[in-house]
Amino acid sequence: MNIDNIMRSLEIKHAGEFEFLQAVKEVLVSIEEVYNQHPEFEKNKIIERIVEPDRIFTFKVPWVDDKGEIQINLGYRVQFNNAIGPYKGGMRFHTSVNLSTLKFLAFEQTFKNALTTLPMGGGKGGSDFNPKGKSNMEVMRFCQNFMLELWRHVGADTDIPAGDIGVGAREIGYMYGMYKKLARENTGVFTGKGLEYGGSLVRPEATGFGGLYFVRQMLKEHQIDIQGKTVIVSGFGNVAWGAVTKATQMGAKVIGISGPDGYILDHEGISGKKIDYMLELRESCNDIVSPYAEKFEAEFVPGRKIFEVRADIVLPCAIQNELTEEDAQKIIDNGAVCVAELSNMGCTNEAADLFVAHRMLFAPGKAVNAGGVATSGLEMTQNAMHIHWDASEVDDRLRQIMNNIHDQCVKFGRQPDGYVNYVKGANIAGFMKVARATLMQGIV
Ligand code: 2IT
Repeated sequence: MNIDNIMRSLEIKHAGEFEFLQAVKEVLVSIEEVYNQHPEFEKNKIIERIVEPDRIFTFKVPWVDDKGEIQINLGYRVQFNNAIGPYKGGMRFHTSVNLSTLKFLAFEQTFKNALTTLPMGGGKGGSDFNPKGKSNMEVMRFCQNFMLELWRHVGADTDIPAGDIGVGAREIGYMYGMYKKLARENTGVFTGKGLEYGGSLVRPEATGFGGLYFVRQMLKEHQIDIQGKTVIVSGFGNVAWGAVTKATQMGAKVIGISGPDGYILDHEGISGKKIDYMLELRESCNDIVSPYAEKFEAEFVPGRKIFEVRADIVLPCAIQNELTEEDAQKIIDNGAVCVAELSNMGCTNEAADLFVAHRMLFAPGKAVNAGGVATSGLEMTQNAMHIHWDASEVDDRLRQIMNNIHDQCVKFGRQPDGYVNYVKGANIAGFMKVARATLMQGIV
């Protein structure tokens, strides 16, 4: 494999799409060695085929706001790869959404979904629509207009969207309602649905819970107990909430969360009603974390990044590239034990490389945060069987899946000096499955 040539050709076809190019480069570097041991991959241009999305839908979403004014947003769905199952991945509603973001997310999703061992391909979609500060009716009108276009391209065995940043139970409810009306079928075409109409228990918590199951395994592998460890979390959304909940249950102490306005430092630990308050904060639509400090007499540090705080375990839970090389250096200097990306590509490639160079326990998003989509897979299973599992059934399966992903990372990522390179492990394990499936199904 000639990484430079592949990247050059990709840069021409996807000019200026930095996040996408970044995500591809990270995978190529990891798999190069293994790839070169398989001449059949090279001969069949497996990597050239895997780095291109199967197809992309881009559409206009006009809607009317509460003042009667017409608004126009862009909608997208990237169907990246269906070698191992129907396209599967979330929808992101955020002002930063563009094709580069969605292509990187869908590319990552392909390998993440492969790691779950469930039959799901990779997809992602969304809009530059920002639900923050909008009324319920505005969100509903937007979601309905969005589905007027998207419904033709999705289906329970074709492409199954879910939530991501800015898309929670409310948005999924409105989108699913419109899908049902247009398609005239009541199938599990979305995951993350409400419990009352086909959703799965544990799905809202799953990304955070799964992340902590992974972190616990990672620490156990290195004879470290999570009990009593201090934790910092960036963000205060759905993923952060699940992570704080499970970390606390496991006996760790979460001392900080953050928002776009700065970070909260709570040395007593974020537990009990403080965790419940995170949900309230998120629903308040102001996108600021500072009210926590007033409510619980904690410290608020405005305008700074939480990664400067000394803690044993660092969990980026917000957005891509939130943790830079400079942050990574601070984390290393502060003597952290473990960094696990719960956000997708939460670290820049330079930050991730620095962690690996320092032989830190560092786990990439496509392994650590796979619990969300894995539980979506379990929701699809329940829908297909027309049954509903209890919480312990779903949680047990989630834990098994996360432990299995951890074992795959160790198997493929163990270096000659004994260090487990989880980035390499996750990329090789995910890639091998997609590559083999591609090879077996001919040139399509
Ligand atoms: O990034 C992710 O894996 C998600 N947003 C969840 C995707 C899903 O289909 O549940």
